[in-house]
Amino acid sequence: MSRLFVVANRLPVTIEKQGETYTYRQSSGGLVAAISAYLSQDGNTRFAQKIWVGVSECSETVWQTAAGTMSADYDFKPLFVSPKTYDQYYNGFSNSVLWPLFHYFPSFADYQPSFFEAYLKINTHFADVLLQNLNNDDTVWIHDYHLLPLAGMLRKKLPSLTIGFFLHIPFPSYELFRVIPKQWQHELLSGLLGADVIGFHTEDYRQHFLSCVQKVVKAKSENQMIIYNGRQICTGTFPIGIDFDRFHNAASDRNVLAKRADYLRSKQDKKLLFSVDRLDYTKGVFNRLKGYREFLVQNPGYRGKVVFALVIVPSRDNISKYAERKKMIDEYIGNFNSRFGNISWQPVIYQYGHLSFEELLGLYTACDLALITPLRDGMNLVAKEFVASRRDRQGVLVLSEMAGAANELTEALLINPNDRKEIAQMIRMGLEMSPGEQEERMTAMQQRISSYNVITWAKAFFSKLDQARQQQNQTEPRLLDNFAKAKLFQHYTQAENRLLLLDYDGTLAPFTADPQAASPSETVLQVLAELSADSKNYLYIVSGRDSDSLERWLGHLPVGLIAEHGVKVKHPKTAWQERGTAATRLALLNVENLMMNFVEQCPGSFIEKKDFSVAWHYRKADLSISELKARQLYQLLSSTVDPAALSILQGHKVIEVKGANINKGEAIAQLLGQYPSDFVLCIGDDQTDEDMFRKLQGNSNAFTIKVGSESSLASYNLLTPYLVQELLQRMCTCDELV
Ligand code: GDG
Repeated sequence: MSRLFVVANRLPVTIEKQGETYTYRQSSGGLVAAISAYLSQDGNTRFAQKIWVGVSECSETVWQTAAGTMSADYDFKPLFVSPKTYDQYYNGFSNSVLWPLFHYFPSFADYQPSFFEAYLKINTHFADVLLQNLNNDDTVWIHDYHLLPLAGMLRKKLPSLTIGFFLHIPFPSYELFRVIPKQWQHELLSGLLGADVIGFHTEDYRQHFLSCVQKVVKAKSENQMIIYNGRQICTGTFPIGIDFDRFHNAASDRNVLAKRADYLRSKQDKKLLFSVDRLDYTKGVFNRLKGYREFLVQNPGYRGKVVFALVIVPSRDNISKYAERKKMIDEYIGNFNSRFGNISWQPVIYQYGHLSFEELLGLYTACDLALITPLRDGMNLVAKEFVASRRDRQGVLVLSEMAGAANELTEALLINPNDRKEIAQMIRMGLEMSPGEQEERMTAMQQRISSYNVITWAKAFFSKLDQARQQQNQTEPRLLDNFAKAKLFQHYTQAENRLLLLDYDGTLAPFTADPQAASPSETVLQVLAELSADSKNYLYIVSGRDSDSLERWLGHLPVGLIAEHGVKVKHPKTAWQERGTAATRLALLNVENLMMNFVEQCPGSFIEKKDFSVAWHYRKADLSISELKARQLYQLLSSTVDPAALSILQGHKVIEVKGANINKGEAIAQLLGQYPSDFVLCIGDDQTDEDMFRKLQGNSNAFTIKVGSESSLASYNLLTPYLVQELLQRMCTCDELV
């Protein structure tokens, strides 16, 4: 049975010193409560072992001491990181770039390169620790914005791992996301796309994500699926729930009842408003206070008859924006109380500090109205907890429509936090609502959040993960697994004459936005040099590229080069030969003119001219326009070009027209005649490589490999160019191993 690794920024434990010994307690917070409830659930036998991976807040030595006192339904895998790097990753990139931006506070973001470097460093550290512990059949569930690139890092090394990702905060619209430096945008999204399922609280957040993916990494999406690097990635909405029974039952707990009685006694016959939040500029504390103030201005009769218990929990006080906010709130409340209050009445009772669970529940159950007014909030669990705790089905929830929870809690009095008159109006309406209407609204909300609770939330996520894996398996390529590799290596070492036919782009070099930037890496050059130095090997690069680029990048190696799908050939250590004619050149000029119109209509697309072919590339263009334009161009070309003279190819975000009967299949047919071989390896990623695979079908000495996961005429698939490189490196050494 597989194991579940829950991965979040922090471990869900707080270590406390008592005298000379250290003990631990479970930390508070929405994420911890939700995941712990799922992991501890009776009868949860899906996984053989559950392990929570996160940064430890104490040193390794202290951890070892406290570890003995820990008991939980899951195990812990702590990470120990340098405090400076952690600070730049957590207070820096996570909470001074992603947090403000994803909550629509772009002017609060601080784009320091060192923050992003630390962010990648800590994510890499997470990946390293996980990879030391993971097996292929384990499941990894990654949480939140601190770990956006992690799934991609894991996928690169363990391609068949099951990975889920859930984002607890909003995903912003592209207009916000695009202000992040471009390379960072790309790394964040391509990292996320390493997951099999990416979950959000609401449909809006999911849609925003899809449009960013489409615009930034140019990946196609259909329904809830994204196709990226040949993989299918599923997206879904899973509004997080709470442990309903825990809050519902706590309302009759003795200690909670005692606290409730205390609060009821001290409020006397006044109406009690309540709110609790972490100190954060997204929570709309000022908007709430201004709305309440407006209420008192408009309804002077309520002065002295209502009191607002405002609790703010300290948070992120190392970040200046948070420290400033604390000062501003203190001042505002001081002013408010002195202007509106008197010796016997203060309109706001303010606590800056943490509440115990009993105090929190005492306040939830004693108040007449909960006033929750975030400017943006992924979900907001406080709203749901308040509703769940009201066994008496009394009390009114005034909730910002900017919180994800507003989608489900539709019977709350919904307000726009920027509209103080509306807040004032809803406070009054709430305080004067009849007990019958309160009960009706509470009952409807309780029914909804009790049936879709935290367990149903987690189960829905895992069921989507199962479904995604099944869908991937149905279209699953035949992966070149260890068994197939062993067969390939054995065949290779026993062969006397070997022909190696390798495509370039997408096979030896990953795709880049600018085709001219896709030069070979040092490792690839090294491996090609080693393979071609072996006297048993004939190595050809079979590419659609122009001969100049191939010559510039690979001309110094003793390898054969085939350019423009076979228009030009250069055998090892000889000069280039050409198969194109002047008539083809002329026909291509007309094609180029047609394509020029499409460049004008589709910004970001461009033409690549080669000696005997012309290509229209649209990988840099906006996908929503370019897909349509590509279809139109293809239709136009199909109806205009003479198939006896030219052929049209549709490749990876490119449409290419070249001389007829020129294709990679014809090109390698000549080589197969020229070099009778007892081992042929042919690797390619593109539609144009299928012509080679077709030529080699039925050849018992041939191993054909498609890069990516799409179905193909090739016998095997390898998912990425990185894995091709690894395979070739191993071929260099497998002669020695025999
Ligand atoms: C993210 C998203 C999303 C708070 N103060 C005290 C206390 N709490 C507990 C509450 C609740 C939790 O902390 C806060 O939940 P939130 O939903 O407000 O959000 P976060 O955990 O900060 O963050 C958010 C959530 O993830 C889940 O996906 O809803 O939008 O920002 O459980 O009860 N608990 C106690 N004393 C306090 O003073 N005992």
